[in-house]
Amino acid sequence: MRGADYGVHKVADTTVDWKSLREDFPILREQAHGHPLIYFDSAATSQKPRAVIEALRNFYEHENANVHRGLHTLSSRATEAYEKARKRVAEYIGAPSADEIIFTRGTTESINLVAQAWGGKFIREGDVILLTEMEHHSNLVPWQLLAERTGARLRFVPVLDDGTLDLAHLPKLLTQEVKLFAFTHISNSLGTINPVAELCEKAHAVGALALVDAAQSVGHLTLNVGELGCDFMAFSGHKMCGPTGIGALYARKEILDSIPPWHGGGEMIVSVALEKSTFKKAPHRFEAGTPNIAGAIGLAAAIDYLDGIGRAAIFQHDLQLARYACDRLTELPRTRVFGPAEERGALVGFVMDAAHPHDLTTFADQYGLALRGGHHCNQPLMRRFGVSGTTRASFYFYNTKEEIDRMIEILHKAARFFK
Ligand code: 7TS
Repeated sequence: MRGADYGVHKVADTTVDWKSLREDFPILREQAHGHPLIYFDSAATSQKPRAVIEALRNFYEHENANVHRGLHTLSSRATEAYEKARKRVAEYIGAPSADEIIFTRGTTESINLVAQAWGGKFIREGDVILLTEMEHHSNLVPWQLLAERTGARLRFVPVLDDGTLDLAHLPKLLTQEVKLFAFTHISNSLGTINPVAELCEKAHAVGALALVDAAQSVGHLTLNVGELGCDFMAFSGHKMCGPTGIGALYARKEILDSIPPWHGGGEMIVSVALEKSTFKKAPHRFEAGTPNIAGAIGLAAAIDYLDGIGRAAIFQHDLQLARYACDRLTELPRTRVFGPAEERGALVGFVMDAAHPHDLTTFADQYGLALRGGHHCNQPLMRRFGVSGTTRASFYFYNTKEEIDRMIEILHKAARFFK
């Protein structure tokens, strides 16, 4: 098999046979400790459908060569597939041009690129980077490093008890000194869905740029960078059915054209002399060295797969599972559920008085249930809620209500065990 036919699962537009989609994920047939696997850790990384596994295999069997350098057949095939993947990513998020997509290792690297290349050029002492209290460390630490280097200051939009942003504080935080407002689309601990378009508009009103961390949203709902109005968007392939080690940064062309490279090396130069070099235009200027070619192709296959199902349907399915899980968790003794009651992404964080999140997660694993316990790279947010960590169940379209019922049974057992 060669080319873009990765065997996308064809489903009717309105009704999706969710149960049969599970068949596309070989790993869901695994057992853990003698029990059928229940995988509730997709916010950490999603599982991969056969279409993506096959695309990787197809690349290595039929197209593998380095890109942008060889004149031989395989090199042209690899280059064509890699650049086609870039176009596919652009289409998927509604970016006007593939030149606005830079392949990175993932969300973390995408944000570091902005902090170093854009921040290094434009951020000065006294400037402000506005963040929120719910940011993943990936959208916090790079800005702390930038602030240390430049003398810039950080400000934070607080989080309310219900897990939403306290936007009443925005007018006094989002002032003329703010050069960038960087925030997550969906919180990986609370499930909160932030009003991205409104926040981007408010950032622009004071002359700031807006960066959206779409790690938890891009594989779960339909989004369009033009409609959202963001200047940067960062995301990871591995949370949206793609391989690990690949992700992307979207940035508006004018911005990319105004910033210098961040990593130096092969692939990103036009000419090199001993003392000085000249550089290619974006996006290649920002992709030094041999890129993750197979990863990019795998990501394009993941996008084909997700679009074959439909992101609007995935979002509805996520929402139903998350609501159902929140409702059923209230049955458990002395259990606190975090995050908004109404609309939320495909995850729920909770704390049971009976057991520490690590003990609870280890207990659940004995029954084949994969949860995550800890601070979820959200230490300041955990502190805000007065806990050291939570237990998190995170879902994707391959999960079912029956699996949530089974989780509740296991958590009841845990409540009795740890009493
Ligand atoms: N931003 C958010 C909102 C995230 O949830 C994550 C990963 C990242 C950034 C970083 O993504 P990476 O692919 O560069 O690592 N979140 C999680 C999580 O919740 N559990 O494990 C990883």
